Amino acid sequence: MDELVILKLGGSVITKKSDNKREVDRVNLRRLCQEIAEAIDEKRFRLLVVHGAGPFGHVPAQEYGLDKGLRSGKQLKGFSLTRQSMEELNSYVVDALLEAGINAISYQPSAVGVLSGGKLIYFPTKVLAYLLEMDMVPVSYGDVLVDEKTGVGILSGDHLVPYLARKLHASRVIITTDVDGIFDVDPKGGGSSELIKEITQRNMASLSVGKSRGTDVTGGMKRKLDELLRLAGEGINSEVISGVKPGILKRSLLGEKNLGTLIRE
Ligand code: ATP
Ligand code: IP8
Repeated sequence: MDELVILKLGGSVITKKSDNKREVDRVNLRRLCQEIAEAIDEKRFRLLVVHGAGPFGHVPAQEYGLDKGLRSGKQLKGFSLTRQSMEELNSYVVDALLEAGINAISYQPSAVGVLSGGKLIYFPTKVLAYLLEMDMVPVSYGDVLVDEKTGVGILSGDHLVPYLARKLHASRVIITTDVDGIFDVDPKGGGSSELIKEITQRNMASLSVGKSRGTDVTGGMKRKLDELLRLAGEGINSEVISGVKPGILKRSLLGEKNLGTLIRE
């Protein structure tokens, strides 16, 4: 069977997250979809896309305290609104993929998934496996889910990606964000910073990896790195690359290495 690549389109790339605007970055989104289409034309591989939330999810989730669990009936409206907002963003992403000629199909996490204290404990993948076998491109995303311990919780795309990579036996994971990869310190912090080409359990302690500068309830780059290091420990490597620099995603999908940060065992 063709190799399975799981790709995250970061909220920081496909929305105006750094301006905290609940707006799609249509230029980035269209270009990335075009790059995916070109890569699929040039090489055979199966692809599953997960996208992040940007302000479409993080802002309402924070406003209604959904990351803290369900403590008041007033939050239920926020549950609905956040879910609707993510569905809207997802429909922009699926439309853009379809326009680029990719057979994309949406897969809504809040309709099927269950968390337990923030950890994904139930997420059926049988339909996804069939879709991938047919060469469709499923598109899932970070969402707000029922949580058996806290009532509601946030499923980050950064938690969903490794979950799916394990269950569907992905060969590779590619994560796009608005920076070139993972640096020794946040490159948006104003000081000097150095891109780290490879991260393992051995050098991670020397790095200062933090949160997002935009509104974010799921832990930013630090959470990503923790999740990806765990995944690497189970034999699945991942790369964090730029989604804002033209051409990088296509080259990465085609198998080129050394484009950002490799996370390996
Ligand atoms: P979303 O969660 O909305 O999908 P995303 O996954 O695209 O967004 P973020 O979670 O916002 O991206 O993470 C990217 C941000 O992480 C960068 O904009 C950067 O400012 C921040 N960051 C913090 N520390 C580091 C670091 N050491 N190296 C690189 N980026 C870092
Ligand atoms: O942007 C967050 O997903 P992420 C989902 O991938 C919500 O972390 C609803 C905030």
